[in-house]
Amino acid sequence: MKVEEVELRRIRLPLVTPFTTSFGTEADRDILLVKVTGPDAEGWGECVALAEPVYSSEYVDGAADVIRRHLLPRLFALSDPAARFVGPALADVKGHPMAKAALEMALLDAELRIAGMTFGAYLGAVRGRVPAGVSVGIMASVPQLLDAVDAYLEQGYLRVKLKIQPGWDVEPVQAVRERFGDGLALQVDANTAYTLADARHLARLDPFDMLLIEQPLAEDDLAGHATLAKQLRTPICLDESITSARAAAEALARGACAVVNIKAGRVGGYLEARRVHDVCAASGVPVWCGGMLETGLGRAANVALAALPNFSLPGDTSASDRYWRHDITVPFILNEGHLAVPTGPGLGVAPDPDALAESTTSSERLRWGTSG
Ligand code: OSB
Ligand code: MG
Repeated sequence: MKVEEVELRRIRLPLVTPFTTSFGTEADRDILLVKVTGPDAEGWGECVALAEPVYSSEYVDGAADVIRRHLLPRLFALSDPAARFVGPALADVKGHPMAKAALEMALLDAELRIAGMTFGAYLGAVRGRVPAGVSVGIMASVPQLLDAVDAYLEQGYLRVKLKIQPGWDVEPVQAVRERFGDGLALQVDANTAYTLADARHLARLDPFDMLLIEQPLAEDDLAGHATLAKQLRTPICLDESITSARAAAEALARGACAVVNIKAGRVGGYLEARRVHDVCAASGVPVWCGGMLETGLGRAANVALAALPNFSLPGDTSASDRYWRHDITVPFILNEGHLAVPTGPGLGVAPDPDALAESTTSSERLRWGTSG
């Protein structure tokens, strides 16, 4: 496809409630959006990098900088910047998967709009709707957590994930299990907050019969996760460690995890995310779609991805109102605990101009083919 202009737009969206994890508290999101415009279509990408490099090494100002200085000049050299060429064209730049993913997503949206094909159809979706889980942050007290979980279950969420850290693990898990019963699909996410020395402590979570424990140890500690897996009954799921399809294959070969969280931003785009899905499917390892507090743009792509066959567990693909008072697209709504996969071409959603204008903090336009 032909591209004439790339816009880097920053928006600020307040979260409906602050979200606390073992790495910090997010009260609002400072999000980088990428818009590509050509003669026949436009396309949108959402960069999932957080404001600070605390989930992974990427952060939103760094992503904007690497896109401007290093990634776009490489894409400008392509005569046909189709989404499938983005990964290879950017491969010599080390790292920065979230920045690369945003560019690939924008080009894919534009090219699928021209082809009249949905993201879901392109990726290989086999379902029209996907089951929704909800990720519940660390709270000031257990009663407050129970109220929050109660409200989410009332809305119909089909699975609950509790964020944990040392000092906030066994007690909240036990309280949620006792209050909501054995039927609740429950899991936890530590975002790397533990070490192998905590193995006996983490085994105290086993009696609560959870679906999985996500990323207990450091991102680069596959050996530690493999050791820990032998000491826990709760299956280990990896998030931060799975940075590519190759990393997924390595983690599975080492026995470091039994479940994989897939986030397109973390692995460099939706095409690599599909390869992670395929690697896991070939090994009979279930996957689910993670989230990075996305707007409706990233959510549309995530929901399409989550409709692939081996996404056999509910994802962190929650409804728009779990995050935002006013999403920038038509909101994703929970229906019997599910989100519908968009049916329009490309992402099937686009930003509402007023919502976009209201949340924009800066915008920069680059003509395709020039670096200034
Ligand atoms: O580890 O899954 C994570 C949010 C930001 C960064 C990392 C994570 C999360 C979440 C929220 O758990 C998922 C969501 O609802 O988008
Ligand atoms: Mg996680």
